[in-house]
Amino acid sequence: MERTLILVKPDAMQRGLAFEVLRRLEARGLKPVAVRMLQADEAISSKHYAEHVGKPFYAGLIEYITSAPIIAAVFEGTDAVAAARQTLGATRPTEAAPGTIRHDFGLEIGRNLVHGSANLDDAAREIGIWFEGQAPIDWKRATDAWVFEG
Ligand code: IDP
Ligand code: MG
Repeated sequence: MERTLILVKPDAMQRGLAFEVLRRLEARGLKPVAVRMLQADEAISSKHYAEHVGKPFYAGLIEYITSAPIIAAVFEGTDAVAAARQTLGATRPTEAAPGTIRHDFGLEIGRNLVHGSANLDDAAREIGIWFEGQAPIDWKRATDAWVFEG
């Protein structure tokens, strides 16, 4: 089954929304298989956001993501990458659909609360960055058969 990398960004942490963000993903049916809280530094953040080097918002993005502790998590499930992005909502909160995290809690693109991997390759790469040396836990959840048909 697919796995995707989620980051609860500093604004969600500071606003007391960290576990609301994680709760929504969990309530969707996605299964947490790895979680850690950490203070990101420039080195790990620049690896994670390598595709954005050189863009006008890059410096602000690194400042933002390193400005407070974050929670990194891996969620597993059917179409986990797309499903998580759908629950997060569009990158710009004012373009995100009602009911999504970014819509319901955000206003600005540079304060959009949460990261989710964009595709399977990114997910594998990002899980390697944030969970280097910490293997996700392969576990059977009691409710799995009620969430996953197969
Ligand atoms: P994503 O997080 O939805 O995948 P990306 O385009 O990959 O969106 O951008 C990464 C992050 O960079 C966004 O989540 C947002 O925090 C920030 N970002 C993107 N574009 C802008 C911008 O124009 N201004 C400020 N921050 C931006
Ligand atoms: Mg992205």
